[in-house]
Amino acid sequence: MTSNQNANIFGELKWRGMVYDTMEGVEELLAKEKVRLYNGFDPTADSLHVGHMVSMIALARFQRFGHHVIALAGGGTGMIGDPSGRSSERNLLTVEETRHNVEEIKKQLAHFLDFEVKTNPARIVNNADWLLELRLVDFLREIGKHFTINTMLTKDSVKNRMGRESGLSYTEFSYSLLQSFDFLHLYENENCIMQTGGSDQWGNITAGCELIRRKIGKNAYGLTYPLVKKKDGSKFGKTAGGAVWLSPERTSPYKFYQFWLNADDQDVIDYLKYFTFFDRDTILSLETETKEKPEARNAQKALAREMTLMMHGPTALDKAVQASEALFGGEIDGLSSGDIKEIFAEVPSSLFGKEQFSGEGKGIVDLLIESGFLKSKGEARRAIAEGGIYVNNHRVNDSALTIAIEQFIDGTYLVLRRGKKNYFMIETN
Ligand code: 383
Repeated sequence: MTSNQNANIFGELKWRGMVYDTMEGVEELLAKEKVRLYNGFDPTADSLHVGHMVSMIALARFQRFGHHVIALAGGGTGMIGDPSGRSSERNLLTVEETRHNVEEIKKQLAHFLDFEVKTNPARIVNNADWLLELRLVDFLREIGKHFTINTMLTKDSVKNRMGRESGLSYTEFSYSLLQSFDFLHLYENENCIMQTGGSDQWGNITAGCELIRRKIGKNAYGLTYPLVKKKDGSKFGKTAGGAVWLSPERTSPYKFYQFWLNADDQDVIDYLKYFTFFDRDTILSLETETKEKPEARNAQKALAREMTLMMHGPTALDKAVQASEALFGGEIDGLSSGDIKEIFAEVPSSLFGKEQFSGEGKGIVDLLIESGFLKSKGEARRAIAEGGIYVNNHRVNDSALTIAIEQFIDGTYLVLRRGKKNYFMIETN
């Protein structure tokens, strides 16, 4: 541990601005002992998204500080649906969907945790293992009795849905009891005394502590993290293309990299604190650089590299960086047609039959005109003579150049460029 780090996890989280709310006694507890704690994730999709990362990485932080962490996949709760933070009722997932999603998100949770370390190996559990066995009448008698409707009606997750047309089903209303039961189960069976989560989970976490107190007379603890907010008021973790997912099939490493690279100056330091393991000195110097030389975007670059490396590994990071540079004149050779399609998605394009590029191919001047990229042969020749035309980011030196199908990436895409940033795509079919 380097000197600029905190001696205990609470100080570390505090410095990172990650403590939103705590139950009384949490700070003292974490200063004096290594505890067992858990954080739950429901399998509402076959991938987690960047919104889950604060909690997920925080679990890894606890582990690095010597605590015993459990990541819970909500195979049981995922079949009900948490109303917290939602303005309308969810559609029920099928049993098969839930099972599949659990398998996928378990892999993602495992990615950040250490299962080998001798002293405090991480664990992953699935609440389907105990929730699906519950018997309704027993549950209502033994658990339901400890909840009053009066208290439940004061919870944000319930209150927020009361005045709305769609209301709240009995099913979702019961969700909090299941999460509370999980906490009790883990307390009794694993000595797990603390639960963490985003601030939207406060109601569920306190309900669990209350159940533990009433049922077995023990003290349990909770700690919540702030939900990530962008200072301009727009929603974190959403792009024009929708949510930013951790699965590379849903969000490519290039898009993932771009997402972090595009962080606003006013948000980027918070993100470095929430999402990376960079130490204090590193983050503080990036903060200074952002203030003094915002145009260099060094904090964004460091964030994007680190997040992509952490999530997708070094090869995918290299590819993402190369792809990002392609739009700024960087090397295109080695990228796939899939990469090209994604990188140049917003660039104007024109479609040609493959046969037009067979044999010797088509003259560059003709291609520039027929595609509609340039207006006249004169303009095309002048632009080439000035050294301002590029094919796949290589300068064209001769108006007599011909383009054959071999020059197309995967036989499909050719990237034309005029000047620094003016791109045009030729696609073949
Ligand atoms: C299920 C069973 C438990 C404990 C927790 C759960 C899941 C919880 C929930 N969490 C959210 C989710 O899964 O719905 N009821 O999408 C999100 N979390 C974390 C964090 C967050 C929360 O997984 O704030 C964002 O990621 O707590 O919305 O016994």
